[in-house]
Amino acid sequence: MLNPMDCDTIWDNARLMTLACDADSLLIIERGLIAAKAGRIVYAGPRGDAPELNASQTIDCEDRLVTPGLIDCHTHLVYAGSRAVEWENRLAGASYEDIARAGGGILSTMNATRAAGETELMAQSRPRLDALIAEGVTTVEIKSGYGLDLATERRMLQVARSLGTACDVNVRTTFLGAHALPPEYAGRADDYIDLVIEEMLPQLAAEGLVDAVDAFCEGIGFTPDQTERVFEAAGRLGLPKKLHAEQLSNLHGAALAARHNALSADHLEYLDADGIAAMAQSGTVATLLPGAFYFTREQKLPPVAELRKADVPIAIATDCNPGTSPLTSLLLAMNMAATLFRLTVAECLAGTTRNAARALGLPDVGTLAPGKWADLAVWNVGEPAELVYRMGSNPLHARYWRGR
Ligand code: DI6
Ligand code: FE
Repeated sequence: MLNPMDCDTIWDNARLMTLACDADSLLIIERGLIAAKAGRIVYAGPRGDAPELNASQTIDCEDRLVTPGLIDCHTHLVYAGSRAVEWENRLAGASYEDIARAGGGILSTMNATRAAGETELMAQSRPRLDALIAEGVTTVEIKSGYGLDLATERRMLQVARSLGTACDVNVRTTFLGAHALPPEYAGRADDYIDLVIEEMLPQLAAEGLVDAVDAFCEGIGFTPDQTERVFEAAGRLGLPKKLHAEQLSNLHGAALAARHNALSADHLEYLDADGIAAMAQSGTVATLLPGAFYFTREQKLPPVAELRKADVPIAIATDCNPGTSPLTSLLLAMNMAATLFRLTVAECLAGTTRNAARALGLPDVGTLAPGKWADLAVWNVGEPAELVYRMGSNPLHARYWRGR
């Protein structure tokens, strides 16, 4: 006779969506049970199949749907200032690119972010993170890229790390020094890239502030050659890569990212067949950002059917940023992905759990299985479709991060 398995917490009477099964993301285990010890799952499955358990605490989920905690795998939520008036001008006809070229856009957020001290930056960013957490997000990626100098990029990454300490959430930081050209380097983009790869990145990486490296490969951002140099520098430091690719035009960034075995290529409205084939080959995740598509009134749809056909894993994220996606709801991002991009409910849920974990290179979150962190979202919904269907309501009943 085996001794009962010791654990800290049991969640009983769950309608359990583990998202562990690639083939059927919508599989529900009725009368499911999860057990965790020291924050890690030791069992997730039918109650009837569970080993004998000895827990200090049992939580009755009362037949609610339980999913992995949600993962927002692409945000720029640390920044200062507001772009609401710029947006008002866009309503009157100015384009995003016009505003960027006139020194507004990303550079106006850069100015506000450079001017904000750490406390101020934290205070302005915290409500955006709180909003994500309130909807069941347990892992969030946060990019730098509004400092564009060493001191401010460092401050952004430090604030992101501090937010992770202050809140019950796993924060992953991405260095996006190659987001825009700061005015002091006007006309000298290659010199700025030298600064990014020779000083900023090695220094910030040495300080332990960088989990991944990203760049904005775009006409108003950086060229593929410059992006390549950033990726080579990341590679020398052993850091994973991500890329803003094919958002406004096709510079073949996704294929470049795939060549560098990037974790993800993000946006992808202008992605072509070669890019899809390259991503399929390298296993690079396609992160779709429907908030940015919606907010910029983009007309070109990302090639979802082709991505699906090629078996490229699809993630969905908010892209929370002040210029093109002032969105702090991952649930609404899912709704937009379904409505605007025609993703299925199963794809939306996998896109904010299993595939989002993959887009961050995190093997221990995104599904509910033994060994994974006990990051759970408990929902007041009857069917999974309701999580994606609703707009602007929050059916979260409870959220657990690392078992607590
Ligand atoms: N693509 C985007 O959509 C954001 N950054 C990027 O590289 C926009 C950032 C901003 O306008 O502040
Ligand atoms: Fe972005």
